[in-house]
Amino acid sequence: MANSNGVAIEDRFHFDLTGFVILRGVLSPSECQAYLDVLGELEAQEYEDVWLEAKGPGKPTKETHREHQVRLNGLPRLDPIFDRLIDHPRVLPYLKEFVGQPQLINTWSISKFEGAKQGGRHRGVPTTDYAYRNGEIRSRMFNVVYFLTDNGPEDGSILALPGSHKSNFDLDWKQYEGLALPGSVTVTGKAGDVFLFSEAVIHDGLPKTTDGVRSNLYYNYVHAHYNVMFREPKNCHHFYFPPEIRQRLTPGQKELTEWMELARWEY
Ligand SMILES: O=C(O)CCC(=O)C(=O)O
Repeated sequence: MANSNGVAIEDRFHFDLTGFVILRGVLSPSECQAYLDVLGELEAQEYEDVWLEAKGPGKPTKETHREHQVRLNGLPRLDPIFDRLIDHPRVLPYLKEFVGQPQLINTWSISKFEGAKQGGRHRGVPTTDYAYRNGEIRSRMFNVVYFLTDNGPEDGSILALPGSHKSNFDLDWKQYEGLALPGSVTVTGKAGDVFLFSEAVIHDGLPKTTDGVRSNLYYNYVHAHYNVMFREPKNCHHFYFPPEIRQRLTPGQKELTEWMELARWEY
């Protein structure tokens, strides 16, 4: 049974219990291929990042410092194909239900190849940024991960700790390799599936031991009361879309990026 936002009670139960849900078959094989084709072209390019001269230090558009891995930051700045995932109709009800007043803060892609190592366990916000009050779930930061390729157990998939969005004590995460951290699970899925999680959940990227590429897109949202430009000053360039990009967005996408009308980011 779905509520007024169109989210089933089972999904609310599962999200509150674990900190995440997986939606199956959100993107079709041809949609995944279209994103992969564009991503392949973008990953092959180099970026001048002239903004770094005025605003640096900051994160470059293309990050290759991790072996066998390429990350691109600020996707809609790079190609308009990425606009439509800002408010995907299968995901939007969950943004409203689990964030409240969602605003897009960050977008990136990660492509991993054989030999990519484990990343590093982290959470984007503390457990105090997840709440259930008066019948409402509120996640101050929420990540939407689109799988463009299969994410199998050895494909460098995401590791998550179910329930860690409300865990009461921490361990020394660095001491534990891969799934050795008690309670860890590998989040597996097929190309086209979407993993939605509270950024209070402890997570990581596992090593990739298979051949081929694993590519995911990440759309990260915060509640409107969160100070977006204060979060990571070195990353503001990738968070913020200038008016020439926002003017091509649909009304729904403009609503989810409304904070950008109030921010200053000239250089
Ligand atoms: O997909 C991965 O490799 C891990 C991604 C991740 O943990 C992150 O981007 O915060």
